[in-house]
Amino acid sequence: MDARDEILKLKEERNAIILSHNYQLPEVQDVADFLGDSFGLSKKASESDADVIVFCGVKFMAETAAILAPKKTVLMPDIQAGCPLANMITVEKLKQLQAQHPGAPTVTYVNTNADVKAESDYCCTSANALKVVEAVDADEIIFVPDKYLGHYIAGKTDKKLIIWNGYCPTHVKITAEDIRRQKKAHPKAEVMVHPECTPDVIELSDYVFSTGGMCRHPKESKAPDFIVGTEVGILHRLAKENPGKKFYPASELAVCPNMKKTTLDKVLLSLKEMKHEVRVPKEISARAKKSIERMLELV
Ligand code: CIZ
Repeated sequence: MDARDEILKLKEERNAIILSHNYQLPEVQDVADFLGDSFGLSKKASESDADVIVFCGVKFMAETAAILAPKKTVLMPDIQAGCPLANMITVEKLKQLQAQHPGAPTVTYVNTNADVKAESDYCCTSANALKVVEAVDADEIIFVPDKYLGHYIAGKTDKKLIIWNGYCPTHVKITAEDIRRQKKAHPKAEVMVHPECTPDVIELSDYVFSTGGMCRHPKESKAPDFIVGTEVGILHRLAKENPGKKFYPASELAVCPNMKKTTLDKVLLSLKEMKHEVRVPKEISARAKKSIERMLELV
């Protein structure tokens, strides 16, 4: 039996589901029950009847699933798969920032560790960040941790954002020069980029989308080709779901090493040995969940 068949068999035995982020390796995506962004997958985890969730993504994503589905066992095939952007803001640093801006509520991107979410007033995703910022009842808002998402939102609202200096090391690898080169090579292509990209890249794009938006748009667009400015893993899903359309990475260098830590063999081992369980301490989980619930009340 090959790894894939063994995974499918064990999945049944354990009453497990496999969730894969859009940036995972193709073979991991292909074995998943659901593909999506971190928040969408966490919602799937909470709605499912499964006892076990194998979360193929990075740590903050599995934590979000554990927060929303506290009665289920959430496993990460590679527990070392972290997120450098999430690690750029800590509780201590956030508290210092909040002390400098008393009265300003904190809106925190989903790409943060659970303890940081617990100290935040509202969570947001890249898809709903603008809506959340607009709906929060304040003119001055602390926005952490991604400065490029923050600047993108700041350009679309009259509110004053106090933006943390974090960034995604993978998205900043995509340069304006890459976009110009790819546009020249594929003149009919529409350019979709993620809001974690730098402003000069965003400036050259046709659309700024979360990964969910990037997966929806090509199905609705008449364009035959797309230049995709995000982590390259998403190209597998895009090509699979849109036969006949072509997808080009804005940069081949946009590879998240953490997303690629999860392999099929590790997914198998995870199900076999029920490891590595991700748990969020109850008190942190309850407060982090509040920031997520407040987000859902606003959007
Ligand atoms: O929240 C996510 O899953 C990330 C990292 C990006 C997105 O836009 O979906």
